[in-house]
Amino acid sequence: MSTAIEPPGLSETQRQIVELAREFARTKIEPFAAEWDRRAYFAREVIDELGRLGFLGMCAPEEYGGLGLDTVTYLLALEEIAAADASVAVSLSIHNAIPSTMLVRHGSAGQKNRWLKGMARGELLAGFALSEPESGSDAASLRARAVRDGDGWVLSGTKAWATNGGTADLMMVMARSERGICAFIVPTDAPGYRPGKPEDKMGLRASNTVALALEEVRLPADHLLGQEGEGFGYAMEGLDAGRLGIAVQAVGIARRALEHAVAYCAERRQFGRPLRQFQAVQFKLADMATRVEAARALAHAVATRRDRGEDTTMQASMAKLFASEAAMWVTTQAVQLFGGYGYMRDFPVEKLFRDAKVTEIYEGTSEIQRIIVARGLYPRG
Ligand code: COS
Repeated sequence: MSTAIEPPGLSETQRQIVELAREFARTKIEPFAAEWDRRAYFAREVIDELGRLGFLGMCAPEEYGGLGLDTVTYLLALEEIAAADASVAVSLSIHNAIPSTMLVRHGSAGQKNRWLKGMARGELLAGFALSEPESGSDAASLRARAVRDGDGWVLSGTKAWATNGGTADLMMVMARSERGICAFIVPTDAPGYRPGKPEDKMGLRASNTVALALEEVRLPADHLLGQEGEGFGYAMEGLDAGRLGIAVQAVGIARRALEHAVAYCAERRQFGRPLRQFQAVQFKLADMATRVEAARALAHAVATRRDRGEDTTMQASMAKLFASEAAMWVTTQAVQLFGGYGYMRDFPVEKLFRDAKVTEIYEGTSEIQRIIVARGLYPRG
């Protein structure tokens, strides 16, 4: 199934990357996505294969084994993967956007050589642990502790909803020392790192989401990222990049729902004609297509500004807010157009509808995105 509307003006590199991602998604992800969803199966082997193709180091600098791509190209590739299965896309998105960005911006040369290189080459999968059972939207209230131990650190506490937390090789874990919130590189084989069992979720069932118990996890000094007490800002910067990934994940979900709906409305006949000949259906499809296109265009516009070096905190929130609400709306319309079939697990729009919901929740709820946008409108408070 093809993209509803090809984004304009793709460069040759962008076209190649999109083709590679689309072909991979068509042959190695989409045929299995419904089964992974039913079994809540995390396909690490597929992530590893994507890693070997460079998809775990899309924006990481070439000197550290990455592809050094611009943000728009990264988003184009991610949309293709998300259209096939948003569960696979979120693993890539978290890895590429949050721990990778944090390491690129704040890692020492030693940390980049030791961790970022393996991540960018696809040898190491990374995740991010910020939220806690009592610290979600109010991320700065996190309570996990980081206590100095000689030269090193001891981490204790509980993290919630950590994507990749039970399957990653390393996690970027946020914990509080006496000087404030810090970011730590935590190898998942460190003694005391205990992932819970995978959460039983409404959607994105094939992604790995776990609670983490940190039971006196001892880390050498060089596992602290950047400066002690500065970690909250690093995490927020990571989320600026992450939210663009979630925006195009939502675009991918919505686009696929639109494509299914367009095909179905051409085939399905009621009252003696195909559904597509009813104006009420045409209007619905037109609105769905318009929102998909607008959501993608906004995400790409923000990515272009990001690549120019502009501060895009507010705009990344706009892109995520708009795209996630578009995805929820578009998938709801798709289920409605499919009617009784739309409510059945045998048809693909039901999964897309479930997968869309979390894009309005994670990496900051729609309400948090609105707060960030509104704050951006009054930058002096
Ligand atoms: N980039 C860099 N620094 C940032 C930043 C950003 N995007 N956003 C905030 N900061 C810095 C601020 O500059 C401030 O620094 P100083 O203390 O040096 O002044 C500090 O971080 C605190 O910022 P702020 O006062 O805005 O923090 P708040 O507690 O008011 O809340 C929100 C910030 C609500 C935006 C934040 O908690 C948030 O994004 N919550 C949602 C969490 C989330 O997305 N969770 C998903 C987890 S991953 S599934």
